[in-house]
Amino acid sequence: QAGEAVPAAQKSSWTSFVKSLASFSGDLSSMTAPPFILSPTSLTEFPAYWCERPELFAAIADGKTEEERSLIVLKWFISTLKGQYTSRNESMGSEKKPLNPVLGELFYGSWPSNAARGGETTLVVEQVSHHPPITAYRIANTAKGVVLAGHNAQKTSFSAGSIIVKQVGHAVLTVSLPSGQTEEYLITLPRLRIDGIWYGSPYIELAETSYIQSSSGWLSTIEYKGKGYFSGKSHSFKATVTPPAQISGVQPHVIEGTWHTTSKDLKTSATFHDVTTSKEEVSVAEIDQQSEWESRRLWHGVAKGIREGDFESAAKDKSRIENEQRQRRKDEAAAGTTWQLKHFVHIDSDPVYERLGKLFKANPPTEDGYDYQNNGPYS
Ligand code: CLR
Repeated sequence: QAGEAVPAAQKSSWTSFVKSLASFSGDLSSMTAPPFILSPTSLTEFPAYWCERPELFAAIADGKTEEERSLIVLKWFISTLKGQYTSRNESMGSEKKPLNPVLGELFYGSWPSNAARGGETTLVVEQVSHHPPITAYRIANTAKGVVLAGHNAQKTSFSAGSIIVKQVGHAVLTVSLPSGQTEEYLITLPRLRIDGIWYGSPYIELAETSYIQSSSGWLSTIEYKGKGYFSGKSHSFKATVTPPAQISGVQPHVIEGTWHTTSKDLKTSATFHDVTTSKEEVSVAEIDQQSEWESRRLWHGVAKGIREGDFESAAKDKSRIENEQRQRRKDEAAAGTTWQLKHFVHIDSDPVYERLGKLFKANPPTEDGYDYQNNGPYS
């Protein structure tokens, strides 16, 4: 039934929100949605999902061969998907609309070191564009020599009752090997379909294909399917890990399973990944220790209002933040200046994307990037 999961008082506002989706395409983040679907978390926090299993991230450095490292990178990547795409359903009952970050918003976090990880893992996130929203991030385990850097944007459209989200942007994983050489992995991102909109209980299914291309030549091709395909289960995937063209006689690996539970290597029948175990959320400084640009401090009033069901005060504080932003942009225009990013510099073409993208004919052939300035809060 329509709006089944929607509180009685918000049913009509949900219906008009869903209707407006149909005629909408582009930047969904700026649309006003009814209170029950709002999340108290800003999109600048989402890059933390890449590292909620820090020991898997660190383990990439321990792979002895190009083949082995490609498999570990794939295992880490698949193991992040549950957090990235189902955790709001688990913690809040459905997918929700995250807070739309302001330009210059920051999010810092870390995962402490321990024997299994070999070092502290740190996260630096900056909102590098507001229209359209673009988030840049860098995650590093320096002791292990593993670094992930990337940026995210979304193009949304509406089709047959679902929101279709094309992820724009990519990530580059760099591994410093004991030999002194570095290995790079270009990671592209899957397409999302948000279903359950009509009922007011949205959830994500992944679709189509994403790639992980190693500079060694190994390529992982990951196909995503929902209910009724491959195994018939939702959140299914099939990954094929193929050797570089110059190596002959090596068979590709094929891995199949559901990304929110477990998968198997079809050759050996061994378990490939398992995310039924617990994960570790990022550690973040207390709000009173944060600067006014840090996400949890910046959105504190809004988040409190949403959590406590005081939507009036949430809306009031949100307007205050938006007005301040508008004023800032006006002042900049009047002074002939532009906003200066703190940790990243925009580049028109990412050289790693260009170089590695050619190996699997990435589409588009070039993408822009954000170079980290090595000036984060961590030493
Ligand atoms: C951001 C990058 C992360 C993975 C990720 C997970 C969930 C996505 C989010 C990204 C982008 C914004 C998103 C969200 C789910 C819902 C939300 C698409 C890709 C949209 C803007 C809100 C839709 C509103 C309905 C829920 C009503 O690595």
